Amino acid sequence: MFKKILIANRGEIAVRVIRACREMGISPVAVYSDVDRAALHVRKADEAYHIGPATASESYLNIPKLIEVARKSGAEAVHPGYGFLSENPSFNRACRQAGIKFIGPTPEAMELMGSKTRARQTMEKAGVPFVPGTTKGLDSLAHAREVAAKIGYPVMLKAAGGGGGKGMRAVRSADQLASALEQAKSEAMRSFKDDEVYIEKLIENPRHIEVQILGDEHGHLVYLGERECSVQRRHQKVLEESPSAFVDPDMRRRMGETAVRVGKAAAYSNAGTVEFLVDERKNFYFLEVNARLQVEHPVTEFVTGLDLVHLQIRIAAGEELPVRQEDIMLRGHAIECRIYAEDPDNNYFPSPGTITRLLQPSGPGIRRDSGVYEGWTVPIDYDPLLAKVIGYAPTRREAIARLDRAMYEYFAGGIKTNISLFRRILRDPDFIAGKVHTGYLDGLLERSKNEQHAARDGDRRIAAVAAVLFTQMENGTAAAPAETAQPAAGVSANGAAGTHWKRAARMDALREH
Ligand code: MV4
Repeated sequence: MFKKILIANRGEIAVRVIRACREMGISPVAVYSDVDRAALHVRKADEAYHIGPATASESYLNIPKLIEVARKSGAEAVHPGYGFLSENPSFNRACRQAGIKFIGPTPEAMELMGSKTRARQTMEKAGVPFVPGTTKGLDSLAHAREVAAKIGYPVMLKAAGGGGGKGMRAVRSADQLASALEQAKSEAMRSFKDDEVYIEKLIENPRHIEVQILGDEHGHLVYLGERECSVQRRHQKVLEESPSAFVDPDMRRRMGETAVRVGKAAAYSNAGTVEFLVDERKNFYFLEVNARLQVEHPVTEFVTGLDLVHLQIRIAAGEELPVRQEDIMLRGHAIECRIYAEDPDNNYFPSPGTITRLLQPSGPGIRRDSGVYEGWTVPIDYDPLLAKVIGYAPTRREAIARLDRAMYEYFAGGIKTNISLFRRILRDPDFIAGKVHTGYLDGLLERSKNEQHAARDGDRRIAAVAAVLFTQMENGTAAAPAETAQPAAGVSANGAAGTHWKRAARMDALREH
């Protein structure tokens, strides 16, 4: 087993991996950039090395620097976390060449999953269902027209080189195809320096459901249930849960077995996630593989009772999986909220700054994976994820209640956060009923915006009428109270009695509007 592991990451995931190292008697080595010198993960490590300026390309993405620190510190392995170099085959290879174990899949498996079209070709061979369409890039507009006509509109154009919705265009009729193809290609070229675009049948309002797989280096591969990740905003996950309220036991088994087939087809080892699009009729289609540990791994840890980071490290050290598929039972329900330093009143833009006050939730069934502390200055340079709060309980309804309670315990002063968003989601009837899909959150935010506008317009109307009435009362030309209002007791119908009573009657009338 390793004696020392370098965590080539920062924030909450670095803290999370450091905790697993400590529990396993492994010494954790941290790295930090200029703005992270006082970061929580640095404080919790045994040793920490400066790797460069805040800009990620000069620090957390600096492969030679990270290899140098691994060598200098004597770390035998590197945990990449997620983001940064976690899915970078060159970093994976550089570790291998330096004799340092990369805690994750092989570079070959990583590369196979990196290209969407290569992954789809692999899936086709493995008999894995994916959305009807092309597995290779489109040669021309004529080719696009031919394929679109065959699969039928609406169709989705997608960039082969990347995910996250970049270069993606929905095309609802043939006359839109030419311009959409042009836009998709140019955006793909801008985003991925590769203008290869392919085409699929469009799935309306799909759910994003992913399956956790775990493989050792001896050919054993299991699935650990699924995660519902449909609550997203602009392709950024906001809330995830396991199990999915939409998946029944038979579907879970079929999705899991499909995910294992995907893993086997790629000779996958360590932790990975197979993403699916799921339509309203419970058909699921392969989307992509994430060759890394994911942000939302805690919800799987809760319902399976397994520690995924422990298992990642043990697999990288050459151990066999300690569980077989028949040993894996799902129990209870877990929901994760991603707490971001974002301003809900400013389009959820990042809201960095110093945390002047921090009250974080705890108590029964609440796990908090945090990368911050009171007094810490959230830098602008990285993803503004502050912490994840995970609620666990025997049932989904109890997990929601726990998390709702926890969101009312959470307070961060000095910065804006998206905590208010979770208070809304966790109390939303559609969410409580499990009626979510990838457009759910946009719909909720749109409804909330309209409600806020209506409330504001209502307030404006009342203010305008009150202003007019006040002016009239001031110069004595005010009309009798509106016919719908009953004059307050003691005031005759024509309002002749004291003005005070008249005003009171009018204000009542106003409030009733
Ligand atoms: C789709 C789709 C509908 N039909 N493909 C978005 C990013 C990339 N991961 C795949 N995505 C989608 N592909 C077809 N054929 C809808 C989406 C999609 C989506 C998928 C997963 C999670 C969030 C999403 C948000 C918008 C659109």
